[in-house]
Amino acid sequence: MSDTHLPPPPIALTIAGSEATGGAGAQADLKTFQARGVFGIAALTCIVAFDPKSDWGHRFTPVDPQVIADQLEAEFACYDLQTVKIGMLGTPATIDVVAQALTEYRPERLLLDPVLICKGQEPGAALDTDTALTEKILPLATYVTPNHFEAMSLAGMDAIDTVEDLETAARRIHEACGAAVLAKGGVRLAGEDAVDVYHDGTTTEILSAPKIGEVAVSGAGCSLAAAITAELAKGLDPLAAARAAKAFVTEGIKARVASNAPFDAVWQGA
Ligand code: PXL
Repeated sequence: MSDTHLPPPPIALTIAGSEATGGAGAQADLKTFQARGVFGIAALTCIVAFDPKSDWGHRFTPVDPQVIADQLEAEFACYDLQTVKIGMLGTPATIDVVAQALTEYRPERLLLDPVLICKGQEPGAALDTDTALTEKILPLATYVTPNHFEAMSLAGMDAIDTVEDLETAARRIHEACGAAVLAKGGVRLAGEDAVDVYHDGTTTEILSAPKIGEVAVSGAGCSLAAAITAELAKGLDPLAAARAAKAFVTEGIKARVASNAPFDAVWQGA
């Protein structure tokens, strides 16, 4: 057996839901971590199974809060985890247990990809979840990556139609929580480019790449946020991490995997 004495890889944790078909969620995060040279671990918060008999609606099963606490206890006991990504949490009870663990373990870098709506949920429950996420997790985050809809919600805006609107949203969200913000326009703003806005209180940068079609691809948001997380774990600064992640996801979208669901999936191995 060879003994090459390679340096140990950086480690990153994702606290996220399973999306069974492998497009989004923890599966996308772990594949992205691996593709970026980071040892990935995951605490599962819920299981999402699309329903092909019912318009691909989201069937959503939360993981018992104690089981989430157990996963986090094991993970933080095994490793000195300083880089954590948060994806779909799904219920106020899940948010409570995750907020408690993060307050106890205090990772240095905490990226929140705020998943505010899951189609399988009751609107009332979703509203409770959004409020709990904003009150209990957002203040702990050092980096936030809202998509178009989530940016409107977190910034309290009725519409985001232009790059200037997206900049306003990024600035407002930063002012509310102090985190670096990458507000993702993706394919939702008119124009030929997929535009995202980075803002950290000092620097504002518009990240732009030609749109690849007009239809959103499953896992693009998760993979972008996971790639930023991986680059932070490797020591990049927040803006450099955003730039590297955008290039990575653009390649993954070009090489997307066709699915019978309405969305194709990002290929992280491109
Ligand atoms: O893309 C958002 C997302 C995140 N996490 C899980 C999901 C989805 C969307 O389907 O199922 C688990």
